[in-house]
Amino acid sequence: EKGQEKWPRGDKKVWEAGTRGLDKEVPDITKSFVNHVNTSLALQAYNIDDFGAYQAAALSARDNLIINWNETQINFTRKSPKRAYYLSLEFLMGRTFDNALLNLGLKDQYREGLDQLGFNLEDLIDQERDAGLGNGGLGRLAACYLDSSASQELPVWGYGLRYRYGIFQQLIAPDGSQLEAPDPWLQNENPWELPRADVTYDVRFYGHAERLGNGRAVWSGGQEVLAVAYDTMIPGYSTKNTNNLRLWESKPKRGFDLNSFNAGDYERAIESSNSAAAITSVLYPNDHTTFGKELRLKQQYFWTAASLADILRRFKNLNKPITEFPQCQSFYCSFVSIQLNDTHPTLAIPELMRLLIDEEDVPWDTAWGIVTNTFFYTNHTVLPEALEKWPVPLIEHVLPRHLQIIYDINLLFLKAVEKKFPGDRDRLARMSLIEEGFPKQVRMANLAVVGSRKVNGVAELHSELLQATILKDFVEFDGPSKFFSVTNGITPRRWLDQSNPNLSNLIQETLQIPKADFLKDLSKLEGLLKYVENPTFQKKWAAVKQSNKERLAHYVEVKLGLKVNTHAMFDVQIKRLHEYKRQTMNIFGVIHRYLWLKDMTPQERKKVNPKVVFFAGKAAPGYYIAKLTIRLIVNVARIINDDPDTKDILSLYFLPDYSVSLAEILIPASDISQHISTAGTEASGTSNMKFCLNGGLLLGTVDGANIEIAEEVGEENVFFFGHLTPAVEDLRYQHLYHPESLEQKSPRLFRVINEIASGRFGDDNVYEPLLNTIRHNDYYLLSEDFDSYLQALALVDESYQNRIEWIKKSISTTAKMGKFSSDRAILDYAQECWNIEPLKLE
Ligand code: B1N
Repeated sequence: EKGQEKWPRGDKKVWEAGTRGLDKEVPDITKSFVNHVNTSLALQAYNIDDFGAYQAAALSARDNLIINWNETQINFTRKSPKRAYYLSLEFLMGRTFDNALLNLGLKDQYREGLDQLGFNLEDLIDQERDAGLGNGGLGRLAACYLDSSASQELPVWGYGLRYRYGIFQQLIAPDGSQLEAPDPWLQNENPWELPRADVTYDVRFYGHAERLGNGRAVWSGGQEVLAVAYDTMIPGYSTKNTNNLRLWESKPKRGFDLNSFNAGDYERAIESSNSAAAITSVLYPNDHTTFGKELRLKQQYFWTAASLADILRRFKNLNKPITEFPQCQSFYCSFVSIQLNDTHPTLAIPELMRLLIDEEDVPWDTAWGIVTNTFFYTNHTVLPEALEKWPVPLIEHVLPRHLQIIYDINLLFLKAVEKKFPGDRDRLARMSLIEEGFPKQVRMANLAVVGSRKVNGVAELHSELLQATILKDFVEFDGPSKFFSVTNGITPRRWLDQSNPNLSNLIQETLQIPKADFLKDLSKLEGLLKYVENPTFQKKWAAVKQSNKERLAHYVEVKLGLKVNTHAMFDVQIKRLHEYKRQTMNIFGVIHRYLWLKDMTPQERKKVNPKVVFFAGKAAPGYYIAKLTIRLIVNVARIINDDPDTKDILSLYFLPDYSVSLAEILIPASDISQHISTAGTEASGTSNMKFCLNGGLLLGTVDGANIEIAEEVGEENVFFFGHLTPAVEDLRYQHLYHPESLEQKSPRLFRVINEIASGRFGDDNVYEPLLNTIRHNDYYLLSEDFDSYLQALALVDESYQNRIEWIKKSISTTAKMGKFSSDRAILDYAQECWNIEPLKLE
């Protein structure tokens, strides 16, 4: 008994049995956990903390993944099915441990085993740092697609970069503005990756390219950098299939330059090794903008070159003729499809040409046939500032051979255009891969379209807009069949079961089917429609939402020391800060509400339903207006939350450092979420799907995937407002040439803006540049949509008053979200583009 008291944690007998590892009664999990504590970490029950326990538990879960991963990969090698590769510069994975346990079906066992050893599983899950190798939707989409590929047993690998620093950590300064700190996510070892010291490729930069006269060229000199592979296991849900995400790290080819070192020039000696390592040092934190920076170009080439070399080597091991590399007549004689996630990997097109022509001695036409049957291009935005263009002189300097190839492609392409549309010089200028100017620029989207077999947008409206605007000429040239749409999706494993276990459990107990049934076929949620009118079920549904609101409130209290009123309606907008997403309109709406409440008598205020507004999101470090919006939100929050007249019925929180794991807490707690981009600007949006899947209602514009969500769940269950896409262009024209005063256009917006300008929320003049964006040309049409936005908010209030009706809307919404599973999306790609089939590991 006395010895028992001194034992530091858990059950001493279990620890001891785990250490001996012989006892048949001891579960494998305990044995493997204790073994990793004792050996991998060289710790004991006496000196292990939660972080050590997380590491040991992660290593033990990883052992399971490795076995499945190995078997899956050997099976792929043996059966050599056609494979697809997803090239993405961003994979926003978030945490892995919880997801791995769920997908392996071992979460309950781990919880129990760890409990006996004196640990709480949820606390250990919280020890893990997010893998933040992405900016937002585009990177998170890539992560969801990997989960779905593995779960659907499809032979798909991801290829990306192993950034030493992920998306920056966001801090809020005392004046309310955003500060950025590095994200050294690899500081404490990453148990989820396997370094592959044996999988390396040389990647060249600079130097010179000499044409040989037979179409081939020799590229030599310059700098050579080593690409080293790191593999991350991607477990499928309720299947042994475990796919691979291969991330490249850059390293100097030789440690350092010994000649300079010996000559005493130590700086020169390590300079080149530093510049090699710099390539994968950090994720660029801007989305929707291009900077034309050399290091970013080097990242793009480094990654596509290493990935293609790896793919080609794997293909060559099959000893098949090179023409069978991509698509051909028969399914059985094609082996590779490559999806380009936006234009970031477009250099893969000239790179594959270079490999085929210069290294494999394939004639140009054959090579071009292979290339244009291998690649598929997904466009994620129509915003002009996001369309990548690289200065010709920069490409010429960094990748001289690729510039030659791009010019050759362009020459042949423009000849074909000229043949189809003789004498149409404007068309040639628009479609050219090269934009004239000083300097000339390479248009990556044009190159991606020309070099791909198919091109898609990410929601119906977006795909239509693409074809009607920036790709119109290409549709006319290639015909419409090359262009199509795949509406984005989200994985229900992470975005329902993992983030909202209470809801997932309620759904399971109600439908009385195994979880895997609806988590792998999300349309099964429709079964919930039977229970919409059932009062007991409604109560349980509401109780789940309440528990999630309390979980969020607990988070806010622990992190910010603030108490949240969990009986209020939770209104959430979480996404990258961008003018087109119009967080400004939301904060103006909050100010309007505040002023409206201040104008009331205390009696009147008592009748108002309390509301809590949450914001979270990062601004690109150089995006001045977006950063100013954060500062405004934070400072409005300080005033509002402190005002005794209103603080019980209106409060506002800006939660710093938005991340995947914070989204997992915020989304299930939301009653209403805002997706309020100017019509035609948000290509799809994916958090809209996450909120609705979790029974949060949607307040939004008629944009992106909002439209398809409304089609599925019924327009009566969403709150739409604002001008439609076709009106936007005309309105912008009017703003430019026939501006109307703001006071006339929207007196309510006018008042809000004046209150800010008057210094009511501090810092009187600092917000002027932000306010001027609306006062002047108002490109994102806030003043056009503000009044209908307020109307929609009022309707939300009114609907929320009738709690039963609200709950019914919430249930009906979740029930109809089946379409938005990323399983559906990935199967669309597999059929429409890649021509691949599942290969299950028995
Ligand atoms: O991609 C998401 C969509 O759901 C969003 O609507 C869309 O805005 C987002 C340059 C981007 N589009 N473009 C980017 C990211 C990084 C970068 O350097 C552009 N992100 C999107 C998924 O389809």
